[in-house]
Amino acid sequence: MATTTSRIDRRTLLKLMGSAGATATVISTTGCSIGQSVSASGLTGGKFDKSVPLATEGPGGNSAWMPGDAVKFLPPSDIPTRGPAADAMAELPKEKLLRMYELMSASRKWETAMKDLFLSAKDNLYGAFHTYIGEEAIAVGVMGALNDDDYIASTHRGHGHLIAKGGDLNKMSAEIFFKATGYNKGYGGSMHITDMSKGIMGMNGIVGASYYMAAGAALRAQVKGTKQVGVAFFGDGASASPYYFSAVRSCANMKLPVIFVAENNFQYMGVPMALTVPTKYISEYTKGLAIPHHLVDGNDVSAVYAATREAVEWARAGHGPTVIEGMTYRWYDHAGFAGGRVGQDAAMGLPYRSDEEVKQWMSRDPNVRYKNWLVAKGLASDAELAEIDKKAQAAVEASIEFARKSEDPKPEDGVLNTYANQAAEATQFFNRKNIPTARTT
Ligand SMILES: Cc1ncc(C[n+]2csc(CCOP(=O)(O)OP(=O)(O)O)c2C)c(N)n1
Repeated sequence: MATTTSRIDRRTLLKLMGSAGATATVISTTGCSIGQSVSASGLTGGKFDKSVPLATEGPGGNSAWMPGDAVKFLPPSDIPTRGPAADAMAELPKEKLLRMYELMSASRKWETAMKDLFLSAKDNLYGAFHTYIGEEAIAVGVMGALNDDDYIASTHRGHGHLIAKGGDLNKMSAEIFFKATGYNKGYGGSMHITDMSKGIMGMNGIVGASYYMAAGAALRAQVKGTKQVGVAFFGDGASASPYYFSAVRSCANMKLPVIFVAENNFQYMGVPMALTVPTKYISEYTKGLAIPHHLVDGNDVSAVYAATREAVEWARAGHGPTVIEGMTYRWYDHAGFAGGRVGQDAAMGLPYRSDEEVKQWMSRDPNVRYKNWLVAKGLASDAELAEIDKKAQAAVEASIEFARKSEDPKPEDGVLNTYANQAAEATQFFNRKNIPTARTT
């Protein structure tokens, strides 16, 4: 059996995928990533075609990519105090600027509190939990440019989207605790939280599902002439979905008011972005469609806000979609808390990235950068922002108490929430024998 211990280049990887009928997902779950050993014994057929051009620079399409290379794309440590993005942001009323700060703070504190609860095992929390920590400027920057009745289609990593769109922390915490007072009455957990009253079409465990959800909402808005927009969030991995290009193309064709927001955190589970993105940037795929594209520092809330504001104006004017790519970084593992500790920020020691890289990105903490900018611009004082942090922490703690005190859902309610013809189906279900009466974990 031939085994290569050398780095896998992009072509070898594609051959492996082709011969195994595999997807990038399978590769990530089997732990194969650049720099690791892999058995090449299964390789069949296929020849390198040197005439196929491959991008060799940039975060994507770089066959020489190594863990740690995300550092090359680290944004500057300070938000420029001048420039169109910062100027657009500074024009906002103080109340709104502080509200945006509060949402970033609440998002960070809520997920940090959940991380500590999961790791301490105190409340017996379980289930998948994908943290958004490190990426907060994208959600808050986008939502800052939307109206309350605009729609968002989130991802598996969507707590930050929900909080930024005005999601209720009590209901979110209760859902993580699987309590009857949760957003999904305790039957959904993290990845199904939805609040249609706020235009939140839901977090979503199906990678790449956001595109057509946002397009559907936008089509409705176009037909009814409401001027609402639909936002589709997605990651660098999800940009490999076969639905991505077709969705952008269809929206461009129909001039649908959709904003495609790529959250490029350089990590597709454990696979570097270079192996899923064939061009230099995600925002390059669709340039031929003659729609606006913005490539921004995703850890700069003002850059994200300014790009989204333009995209919203464009969409409401009937011109169609925009693609925004925000470059950012997630501080924790893909899901769960491997490498994390109670009271410590970020996950360390993960096999597919270096701690140095994580620390470098942490030094560009979007929340701290926004705080520094507000103070430097004289838009808020340290004391005011500290008070907001305190208020956000209190709201997070209150939501956890709310969740703890809430009732477990009744097993029969699960049936009521499952079928369209609820009463009849429930009766039929409960007429069966051996129905479990207690939740098992
Ligand atoms: C259709 C589909 N394929 C695969 C998965 C498994 N999966 C869950 S999250 C994920 C990675 C998504 O990566 P990316 O889009 O970069 O977002 P990130 O996790 O970095 O935010 C995968 C492959 C899934 N949930 N749905």
